[in-house]
Amino acid sequence: MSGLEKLFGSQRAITILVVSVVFAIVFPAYFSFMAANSDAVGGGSSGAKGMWQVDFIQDNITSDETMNLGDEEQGDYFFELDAGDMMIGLVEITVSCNDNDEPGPGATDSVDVATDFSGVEGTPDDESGSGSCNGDAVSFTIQITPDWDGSSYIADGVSKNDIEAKWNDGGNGSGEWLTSVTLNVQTLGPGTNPIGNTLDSDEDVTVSWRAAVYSLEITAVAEEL
Ligand SMILES: [Ca+2]
Repeated sequence: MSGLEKLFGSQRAITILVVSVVFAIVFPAYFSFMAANSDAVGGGSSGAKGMWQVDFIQDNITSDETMNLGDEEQGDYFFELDAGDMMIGLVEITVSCNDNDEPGPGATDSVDVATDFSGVEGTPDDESGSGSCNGDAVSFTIQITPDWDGSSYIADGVSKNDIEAKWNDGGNGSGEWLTSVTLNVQTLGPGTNPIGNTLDSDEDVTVSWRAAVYSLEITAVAEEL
């Protein structure tokens, strides 16, 4: 009888011990390998990865306001945005005016525009600009959901959760959008107005808003066998 046989009693007991030790080492290693691997190929808490058709159900929330402004007069235009359950993709602001009194070289009225988005969730960067009063003078596009333009696409190798996480406004964009416009009347002086003798002293200035809002529609695409 060897020393081990003396310790464990029999050859059979040694065999059982060795097999038990091997299983005790191999099984945890096997399961941890499978667990690590299944995270890479799908499954786990992040959702199954696969091929998806991604569509955006879209709507526009629009508003506009017109004020008559005199020379050097500032108008404050407010837009209260509440998208409800929908996500906010982007917001467009357009300032328009028409110098129909005394337009032309050196006499076309203009606007200076500045925004105050401190009342908007996420506080987008403020915008400013100037333009002439012959239609759309100034326009801004403020992106709320990064990269969103409403285009459908096919996503492959990602989970539904990944797609939902990407197309999310993060609660940003709702609240009070303030656009301030200052009108600059330009006139060449008495007797120079080609339309008549009345020199222009004011204009109607309109601010228009369009909030492009959306909800997600994600459909699994059956992959070809
Ligand atoms: Ca003018």
